Amino acid sequence: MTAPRLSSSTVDAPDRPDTVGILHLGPGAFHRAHQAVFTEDAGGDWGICGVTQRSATVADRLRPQDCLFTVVERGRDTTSCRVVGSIRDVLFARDEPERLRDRFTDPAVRIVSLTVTEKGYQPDSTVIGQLVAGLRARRERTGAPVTILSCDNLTGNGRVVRARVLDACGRLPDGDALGAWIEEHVRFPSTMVDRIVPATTEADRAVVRDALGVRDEAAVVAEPFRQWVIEDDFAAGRPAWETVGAQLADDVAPYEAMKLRMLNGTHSLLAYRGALAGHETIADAVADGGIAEEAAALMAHDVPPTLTVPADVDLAAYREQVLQRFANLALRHRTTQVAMDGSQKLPLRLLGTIRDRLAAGAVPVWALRAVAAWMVYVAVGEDRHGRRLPLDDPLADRLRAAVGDTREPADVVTRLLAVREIFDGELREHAVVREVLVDAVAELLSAR
Ligand code: CS2
Repeated sequence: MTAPRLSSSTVDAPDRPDTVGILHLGPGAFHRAHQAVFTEDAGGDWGICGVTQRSATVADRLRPQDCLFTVVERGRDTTSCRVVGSIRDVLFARDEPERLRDRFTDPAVRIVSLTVTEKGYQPDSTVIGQLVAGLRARRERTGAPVTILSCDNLTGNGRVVRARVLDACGRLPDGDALGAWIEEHVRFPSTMVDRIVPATTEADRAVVRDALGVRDEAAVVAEPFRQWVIEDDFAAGRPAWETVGAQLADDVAPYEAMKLRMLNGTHSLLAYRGALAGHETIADAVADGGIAEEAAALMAHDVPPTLTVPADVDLAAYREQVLQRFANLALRHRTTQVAMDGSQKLPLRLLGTIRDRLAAGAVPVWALRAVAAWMVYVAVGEDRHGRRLPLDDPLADRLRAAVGDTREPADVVTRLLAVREIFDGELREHAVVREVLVDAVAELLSAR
């Protein structure tokens, strides 16, 4: 017998806010397992309206469920299910522009938050266009203050989105007036977000069916750990997230740099080295002694000297905790999922560490070896067993064209270093960078 669909009539739904106070662009798995949970726990009248961008899939999955969904929390030895009710509405931007504008201009909506991945912050992206159009309509209709809250893995994410929005405004006929209004009535705090959220599988949906007796097409899976560091700079209030585990900070930058370089940089190393070695999951890659050593060395030698460690952080303990989180076999986080969008992720996660170490006169061997693994992943596109590895990247065609079919280490390095969207002149011309990359690429190619 088919289990009934999750909805407010098939489960005991948690208490739900009546009013939508947050408009969220990109209600994907990460948002549902992170901000939506913190917001439910914080309580108050802060319902969320999710706006899907590229497809209606998430909206079509949430709507029949009264926007309820389950978080399957997979710890090393424990699995638990929790139904979350903080999302009260969802819309597909392309098909419902009027509803999007109504939400964006509604004075009750006091926060517009984002999880749109690194590529969503490109100057001419759809998201930046939506923010500018939304702010313009809001100024015209109500002039009510609002906060734009970026929840993506970018250094200075608040500053980046503010600059993109103001730049785009500058190109509008009424740009000066709109820009001035934004300066006065809109805040752009930065945040550091952290929770490992793999793609949901049928096995995860089966766990929900067994535990709750319902079918949940919008279930998400996550590790027990979650962290959120927020710059407390809001234009019109916010949920009391700090009462349920979030941290408020005047300066989020040190936390962002630590997380992006220690956790995400190492995640990318494990993804490319692991995938090439035939490991399906990050935990499998961490269980591979040689790869685990490189991950630990990156976090012990290359990254720490580049960080201003937040006063309340013990970096050695943080490093150990990150490795423990990666080793969680129950999560089944695929190496190829983390390997996605390398052209967007490498500059944020690894190239900053490399530049800073070179500037200090040191050779960031481990960070460079991680870049070399990405180069071989792009160039060969197969693991050591001959299985295809997907190149899911906005620059995929560009990268394939750049590298062609050479397997000559020096050629692979030269051709990929020439991709200017990723590597600047300093790295391209640097003799030590070239030498370490060519050696590492040669080693990886010969290990196949
Ligand atoms: C991962 C991140 O897919 C990836 O690129 O490195 O999604 C990572 O799991 C999160 O940033 C953890 O907070």
